[in-house]
Amino acid sequence: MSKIFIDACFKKEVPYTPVWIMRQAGRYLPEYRKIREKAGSFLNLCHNPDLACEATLQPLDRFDLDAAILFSDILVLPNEMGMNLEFVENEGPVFRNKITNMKDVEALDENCAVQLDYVYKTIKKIKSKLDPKKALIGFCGSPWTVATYMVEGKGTKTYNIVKKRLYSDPELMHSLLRKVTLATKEYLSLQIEAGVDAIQIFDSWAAALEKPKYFEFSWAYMKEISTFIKTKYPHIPIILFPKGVAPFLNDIDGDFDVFGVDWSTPMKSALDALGSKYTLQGNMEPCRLYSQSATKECVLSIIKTMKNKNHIFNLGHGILPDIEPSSVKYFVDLIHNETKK
Ligand code: 1CP
Repeated sequence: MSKIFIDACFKKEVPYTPVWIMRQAGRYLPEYRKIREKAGSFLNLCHNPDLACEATLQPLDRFDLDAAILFSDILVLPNEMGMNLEFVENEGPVFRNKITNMKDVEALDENCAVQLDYVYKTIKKIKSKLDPKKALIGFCGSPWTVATYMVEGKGTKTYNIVKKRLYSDPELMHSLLRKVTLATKEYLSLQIEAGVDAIQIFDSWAAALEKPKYFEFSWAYMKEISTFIKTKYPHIPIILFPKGVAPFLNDIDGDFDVFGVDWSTPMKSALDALGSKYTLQGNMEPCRLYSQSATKECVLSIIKTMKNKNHIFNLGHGILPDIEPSSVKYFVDLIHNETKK
């Protein structure tokens, strides 16, 4: 059965603009908070295929979204590579055994993807329940974004530890990035074998790097992964989401299908630079969901810019935990109603 989301990724004509929302399963939904409590911890939830399947489908029960995204996290992969991942309440992800030298890198297991069997079980379960007209998106972090957590040991605002390594010991960073890339290729292959219909690679911390270092330490590895997946699975669309690369749009290239536009990049700039090659995804500023009139203004403006172009609607980054679910319903319905032909 044809899926509107997949058709849009492949630049086919679609009856309306498909929409999904980054981080659409999560804390802004009361039903998510309930099963998160039942699971006891965020990692327990990721490790439990029944509950992770339920969390994935929750936003689709409420809203007319065109795709589901697997409920998991970009950091489960480094966890299986040998890092000890913890999610600390009100602090976020923490690796206490962070990477400091080549020995630490050598100890990482790049063949760990088979150990993420709970993810593949979750995917199979979701696919058995998901409306066949809707797509299931699998995902991973870009090697750079994942490596920032492995080297910093947690989230950061300054990236000073990882950038100190990058400038003073680039070979250490490349060794780490090569290992994460190898593990990621296998991880995405196994997600596809389990049944995901599309893949998104999140490069959430792209904007931490100056241009030459961005292309050397992040984009090169994302491109390597997308080329590998496109060669092996040409029928699976790949979405790349590098957040904050507006100044480098003219240098973006590679074998992938959809470019995820973040909210700080004007859609028209992305269209001029990349619209002839890729479907564009995005890009309402997530905080506009706090106001219906601010939402409407932006949705109509993006629809106008993207009229008769290849477009998937989304926010320009993840939804925030204090957004009202009713605001999300307004956003999704507005997009479908305004773009129906
Ligand atoms: O307490 C809780 O319930 C945990 C909150 C939470 C959730 C719901 C975390 C911790 N991760 C997730 C799920 C998640 N993470 C999904 C699936 C849900 C969905 O999209 O519907 C996805 C795709 C991610 C991806 C992710 N995790 C990214 C990339 C996307 C982005 O927003 O930029 C990043 C950077 C992470 C790391 C992470 N995991 C969790 C948190 C709070 C963070 C960010 C920490 C930081 O800001 O450094």
